[in-house]
Amino acid sequence: MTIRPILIHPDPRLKTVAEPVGEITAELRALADDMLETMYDAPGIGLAAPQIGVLKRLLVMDCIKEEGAAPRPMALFNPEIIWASDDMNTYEEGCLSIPEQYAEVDRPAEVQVRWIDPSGAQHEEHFKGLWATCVQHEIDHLNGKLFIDYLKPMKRQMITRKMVKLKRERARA
Ligand code: K1U
Ligand code: ZN
Repeated sequence: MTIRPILIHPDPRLKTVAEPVGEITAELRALADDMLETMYDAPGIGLAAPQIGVLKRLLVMDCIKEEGAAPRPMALFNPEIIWASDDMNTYEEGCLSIPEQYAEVDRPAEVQVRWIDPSGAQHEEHFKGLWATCVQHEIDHLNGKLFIDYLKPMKRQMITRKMVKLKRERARA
């Protein structure tokens, strides 16, 4: 398994709609493993393939936060939200492609999601709490959308300028 570099906003690949995957091949399973390793290393609770420059509809997540609890690594190919609650939830979100920036985002509190797992089997599950927030944040990545796109233009521009500066500094180092 390999830890892959995570793209930092702004990057055109983070604004692109990712392509559905076809048959789940050994190569795609290896990609999911790399993404889980990259997510745990960051550390993060989710990661979408476009964040490592792969424009495919694949996300990984593990929102288990309790100390000592067993991890629940999940890899979702072609995930689809098939139902969303009217009830909304606000969470202060972060993003591994927008380091050290956080903002409150409102999203449906509960969602029903359908996806294909690494063995090729179809799944459907009801997510709530942090899992619901995270899966929506990651599916947004697959649609070229970032959490800052929910913010007012001034705040979004301020964060984007900080990221341009961060990328310039990292390129010089
Ligand atoms: O997609 C990403 O950029 C990953 C992102 C997912 C996410 C965070 C918060 C709300 C919705 C989605 C992150 O994982 S940011 C890091 C983070 O939240 C975290 C890191 C270590 C421990 C606990 C959380
Ligand atoms: Zn993100």
